[in-house]
Amino acid sequence: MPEKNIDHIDFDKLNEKAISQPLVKHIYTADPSAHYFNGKIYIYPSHDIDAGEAFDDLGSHFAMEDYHVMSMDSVDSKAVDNGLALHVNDVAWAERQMWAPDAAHKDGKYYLFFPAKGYDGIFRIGVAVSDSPVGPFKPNPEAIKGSFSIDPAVFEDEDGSYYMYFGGLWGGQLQRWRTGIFNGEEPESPTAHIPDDDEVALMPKMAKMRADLLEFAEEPKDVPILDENGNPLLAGDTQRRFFEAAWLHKHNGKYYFSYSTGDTHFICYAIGDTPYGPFTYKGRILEPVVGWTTHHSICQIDQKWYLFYHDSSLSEGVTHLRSVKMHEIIHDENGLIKTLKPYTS
Ligand code: FUB
Repeated sequence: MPEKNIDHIDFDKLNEKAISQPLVKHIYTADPSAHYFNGKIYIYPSHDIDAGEAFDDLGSHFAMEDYHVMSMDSVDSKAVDNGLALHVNDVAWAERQMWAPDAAHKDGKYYLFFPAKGYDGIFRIGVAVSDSPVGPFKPNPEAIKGSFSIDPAVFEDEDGSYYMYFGGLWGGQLQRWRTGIFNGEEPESPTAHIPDDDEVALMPKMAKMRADLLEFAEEPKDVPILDENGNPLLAGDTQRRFFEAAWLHKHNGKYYFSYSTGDTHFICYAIGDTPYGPFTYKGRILEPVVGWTTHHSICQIDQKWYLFYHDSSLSEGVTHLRSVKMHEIIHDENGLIKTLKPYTS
């Protein structure tokens, strides 16, 4: 994960050109998963800190320890930080690296889904429950059975089914699960076990959730992302293939699977007819932001659609100190999403 060169950036000018400003500035927040629950906006972000971990290719510098939930009464109102919602010390199975979370609401209960590394150094996905959308959340003592890798996103379909989408390459370890069991073979390089350029890309994973939302109802399967000819995207197609940051939204009866391309820094999307796909690649939602990572969610609020995303402009380019922002996105008459440029030229 080479650091992007930021020496040439004039951050005062960049902030003037930014299409939106950080929702909060008193803490660093990233990986926003936004939901509209009971007429109010709730944002479930990572809580970035500088834990003093050296920058490395596996993302060890993303050493987050807890979650804070943010809420907004409307798209124009101030975002409120609702304080500590869950700390890694309260999660029996998790040791470190509380990465990008998501949340779901069912029958008056709120569920926080989060990835973390266990004491064996392997990322898994946990769940914690609360009566309030802002927590505090009570974690289950064990990770979700059969879960692995990072970046859970839980989608509620109109028929009341819930599905989790997840996975992330490099530090997110998805490439180590190619055979269905964790491959702990050295070297601990981010690109070891990644398919060759002319092989089919690693696809994100998904599983239907059990009715109580605490476990998977089925074995995780691939989320197929196809090109315009119906062929799976290839590993060498780095400007389009999945890397991390899965999200699903439904618009006019179609399922939109969106994600980050990681080392090429785009948020892209693909459209399908069922929650299982296949999804056909359609284009970019967001051009690269300042900072290495890009991660988003898409949420409908009062008939409009919003992209929640992050960049590292507030920290003047520090990769692991990011800030959540939001901006409206448009689906055109053909259902295609207009690409956003995060800074005007
Ligand atoms: O925040 C840590 C990791 O960075 C997330 O899990 C990835 O999606 C990337 O944003």
